[in-house]
Amino acid sequence: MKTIGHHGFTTLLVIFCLVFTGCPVFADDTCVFSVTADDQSPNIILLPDSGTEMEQMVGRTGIDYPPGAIPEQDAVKIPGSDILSGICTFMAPVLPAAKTISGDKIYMAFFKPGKGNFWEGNVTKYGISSDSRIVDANGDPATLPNGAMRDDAAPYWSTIDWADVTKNNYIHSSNRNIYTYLTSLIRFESSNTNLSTTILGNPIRSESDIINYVRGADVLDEDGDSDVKENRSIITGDVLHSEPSIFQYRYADGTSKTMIYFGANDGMLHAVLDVTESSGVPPTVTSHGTEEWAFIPPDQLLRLKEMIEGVGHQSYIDATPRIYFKDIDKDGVVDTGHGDKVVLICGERKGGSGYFALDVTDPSSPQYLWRINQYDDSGLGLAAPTTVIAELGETWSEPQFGVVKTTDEDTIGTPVFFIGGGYSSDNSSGKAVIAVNVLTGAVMKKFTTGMNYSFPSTVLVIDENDNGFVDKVYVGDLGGQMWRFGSFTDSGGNSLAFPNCNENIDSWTGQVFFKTDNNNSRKFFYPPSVTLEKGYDMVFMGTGDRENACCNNRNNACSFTGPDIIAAVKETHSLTTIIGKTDLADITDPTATPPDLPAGQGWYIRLVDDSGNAVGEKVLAEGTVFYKTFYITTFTPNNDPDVPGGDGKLYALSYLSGSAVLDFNNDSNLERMLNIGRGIPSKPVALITRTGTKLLISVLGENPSTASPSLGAGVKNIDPLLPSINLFVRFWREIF
Ligand SMILES: [Ca+2]
Ligand SMILES: [Ca+2]
Ligand SMILES: [Ca+2]
Ligand SMILES: [Ca+2]
Repeated sequence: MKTIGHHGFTTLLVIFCLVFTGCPVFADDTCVFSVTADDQSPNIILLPDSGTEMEQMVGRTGIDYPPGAIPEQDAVKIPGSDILSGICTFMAPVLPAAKTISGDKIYMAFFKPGKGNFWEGNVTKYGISSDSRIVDANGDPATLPNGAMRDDAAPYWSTIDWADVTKNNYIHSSNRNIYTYLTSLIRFESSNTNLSTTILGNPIRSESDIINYVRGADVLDEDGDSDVKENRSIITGDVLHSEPSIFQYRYADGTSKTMIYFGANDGMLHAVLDVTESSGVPPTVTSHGTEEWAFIPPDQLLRLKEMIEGVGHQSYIDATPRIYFKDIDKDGVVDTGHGDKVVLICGERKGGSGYFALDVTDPSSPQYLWRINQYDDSGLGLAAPTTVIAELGETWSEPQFGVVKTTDEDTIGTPVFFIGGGYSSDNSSGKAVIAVNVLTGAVMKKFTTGMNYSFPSTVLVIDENDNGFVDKVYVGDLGGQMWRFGSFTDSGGNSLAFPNCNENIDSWTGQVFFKTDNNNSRKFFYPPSVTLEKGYDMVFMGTGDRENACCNNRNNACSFTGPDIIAAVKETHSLTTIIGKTDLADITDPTATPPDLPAGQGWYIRLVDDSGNAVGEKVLAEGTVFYKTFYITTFTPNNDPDVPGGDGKLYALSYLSGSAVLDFNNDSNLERMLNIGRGIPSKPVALITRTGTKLLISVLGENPSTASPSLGAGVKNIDPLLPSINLFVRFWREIF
């Protein structure tokens, strides 16, 4: 053990970054932990090769960590003694669509790295005050001035309480409604003989041990009281990269039921009953926060055992579920008699190469619809995937819904979801953009021509003329290329004037319209934002390697290929021009000549430090355009490889010039950028209320003070630019 860092904080909380360079489980994530430095300075301790220490850290579940399994160069940096106590978040807060949900509420997803394979997760609900602050169930402030959550904040409900017998939303592990699918939907419980040892991947332990552990039972007797049937202290697995989805079921009798769906690294998609509303005026609103049910997609059954028997933390349903509401009469009411349907679709990110769909029209009774996988994994009693898409990589790309035409005369259309092909570290898979039929899981259209790089990114679906049919799709790849999918000629081959598009998806092709550099060294992991201008789209984007978030360009753990960029590119549907960085105005220097739009092609900013050096600053979330301003967050890892950590920044850029628009520090000068906290910030989310507009960003707090004694995870609240004249900018995120 070696002490390599020493810091002078004595009374405050100090943030560190835990970096598992090279360890495959952690290669993608910078975890940032808050550490209580109550009586001594925390130290950074290297644990390079001690099997005993590794067992303590990794092997809580009782499975010995194989000696030597972590090579020396993968040294794990551990700050202080209370090393794994911090609560983290990567996910943006989720705000319900104001038009459908009564009351101002906010939902957040957290994770807490643990000592074993199983990490704690928590999805929780707070309120929004009339002045757009986050408040708890008692109306008291839930966050500190620096954004960190207050320890004493009382949420409406938390899923961590499912394990706690003293809480209203407690559930015993034996009573949980957990389902999976073999050849029909079945209950995932040890009495079910269909869940054979082969289906469960021939675990070392018994089938019932694996099943009961996954259900939340204290199978390994972690508290040493000889009771293996009680709940473990934590039964919700970490919610690392899954953004909870909200759906309010409004019924014809005036009642409603709101559900929250999220994936977790406990093997399941979870369905939470949030609130029920009676039909009276005013309605009686009852808060629940209970687990209605959970679903384990069949491709995960073989690997659930890794939760106990595997080496290190595992990914399972580490992706965002999305909801498609087929509302026949478009009245916003779920009328099953009309044939209305609510369909949930979810991928797995690093947990696999599949998507699954459930019919959740009845939120109490999910029905299996279909699944897609990269290969046929049937056999052993498991039904074949509905669709095999061999091009799929790890399914990082969130489904984006749209209705497409399949003939020129089509007036009804087909509901599809678009996905990028997925993540692959060596671009061996994921080289596709695919439209899939929502209801059947069949491939509607697959684009692969000319693709040499993977597409882990979620796509941006655009209906430019707002007629309900998708016009085109934008998405970037891992070679720094921004693509457009669509057709800009009519069925007779005549060019269509911008912004007109041929909505028949069978006429579509994919084209690169912007390349960040000739070496294909930049990577797009997140979708662009788009505004419609007179005669062109302005496409806003940022690059950054989500799989090497801690790369600071100063060590050998990652290759230095020049700075990442934020760019805004003029897109005119030209089939002959590929725009390059040299076509754009380099406005990295704030005094540089701004781009001359519409004559010019746009602008870009190199993410470099004040000396012009690339120090690993990168875009790790999607941006948003709001009132003529492009907002996007970045993460800059600490430059000292011995003291991991990093800075989160928010850029606010005038959308056509890239210039500064806000005076963040109130010194009467405008700045482009604000330091908002430590760790990887989420995307900005706009909170629009009657009294004002805020941008909310999940990040770890910074600038400790008496008023903000915590540096924990929370939500930063930013005042965006709000011009006195309402200059309306049209922007898209989704068409549903
Ligand atoms: Ca026990
Ligand atoms: Ca309806
Ligand atoms: Ca359209
Ligand atoms: Ca200023």
